Amino acid sequence: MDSSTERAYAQLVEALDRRGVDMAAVEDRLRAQRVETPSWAYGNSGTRFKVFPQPGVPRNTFEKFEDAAEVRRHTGICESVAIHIPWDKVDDFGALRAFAAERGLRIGAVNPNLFQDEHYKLGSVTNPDPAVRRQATDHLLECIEIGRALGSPAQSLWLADGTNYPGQDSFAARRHRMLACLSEAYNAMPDDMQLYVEYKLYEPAFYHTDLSDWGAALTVCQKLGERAKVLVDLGHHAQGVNVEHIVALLLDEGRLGGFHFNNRKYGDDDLIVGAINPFELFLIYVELAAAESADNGDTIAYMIDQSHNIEPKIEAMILSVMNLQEAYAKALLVDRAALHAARRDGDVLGAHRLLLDAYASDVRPLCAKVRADLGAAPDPIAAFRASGYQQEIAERRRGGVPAGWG
Ligand code: RM4
Ligand code: MN
Ligand code: MN
Repeated sequence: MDSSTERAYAQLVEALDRRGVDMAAVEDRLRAQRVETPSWAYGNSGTRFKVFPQPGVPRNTFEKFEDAAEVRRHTGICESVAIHIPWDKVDDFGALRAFAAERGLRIGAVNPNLFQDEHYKLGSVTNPDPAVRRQATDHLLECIEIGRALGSPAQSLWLADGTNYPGQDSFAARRHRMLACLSEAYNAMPDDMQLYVEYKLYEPAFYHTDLSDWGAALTVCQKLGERAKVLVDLGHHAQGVNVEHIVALLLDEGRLGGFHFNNRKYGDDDLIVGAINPFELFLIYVELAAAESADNGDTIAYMIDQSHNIEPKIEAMILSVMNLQEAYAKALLVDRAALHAARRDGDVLGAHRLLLDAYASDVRPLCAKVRADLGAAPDPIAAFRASGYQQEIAERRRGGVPAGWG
């Protein structure tokens, strides 16, 4: 750490000590924080209007892992990388696993893709045609085998299934078809594999989606079994929905599988997490930190799901991870005993101000210290910019087709 960061850290420690914060415990928990980055965020992405190419974009999965390793190196907490099949299908999964391990990485969740095949026009596992459902289920089974070969801990399932017009199909019949297909897949998973079930309010279907909200996802999980859990993507709700409440509820049910962190202003925007609504992110971490203390939150998968359309992708990912570190650090500073007392005494604004106190703390020197402890960069953006990596890949990765959603 440079001397001004060290001074800022010493001042923060002094102030927090006065507030009775157990700094050693806070730092332990920050050092244990982990975030999974998605392979697809390193590749090309755009809107339906235009994909703006960027220099140095990976042309294959191996190059995506090179970029993920760079994020890991500077932040210290991103060892696992989620993959999407078939986008990340390679000839030799053993080689991919070894390539990852050489860079301090491992394979995270495997994301099946049930939305880019011609047959899926009317749905995948909900499709009225049993042959299409068979094809969809076979893809799920294939992804489980890929996960097994790669040592992946989880399947992460998002369905694009839904209808566009009232009357198009029966809600209940589609649900029954989905349950039959998902049970077959669930039962094929090894005992130590989890299934994350992601919900989304709309898009690409516009009238209804088969898994539109946490309730739809949770009831499916309850039917499948204990290792099926709900995945909360922050961009998948209607405007104004209280996401931290959903998080608390799923934690309480023991069914919070994980997150797809990102941020949104309007739709499923996949912007940098914490960029638009950092207070919401903090409030989510307040719930998570409380559950962790109750020994209830240790198996949650903290994953990012973003698309960096105009911003430089690796730097965007580093900034996302820093935002997650800061949100968690702030949540760890909430004076829980005082909060408990204020709640008990009906001190509405006292309780509220305790959250504001934590939220207003400048935790950047604390996060810098924790990253330094982990052998990463106190200032990861500056370290990345100074490393010359972006220029190096722009030079080296000339020619070929940039990886994208194809
Ligand atoms: C969806 C959803 C999924 C992601 C796809 C690409 O909106 O968030 O998690 O895999 O996009
Ligand atoms: Mn998602
Ligand atoms: Mn999404």
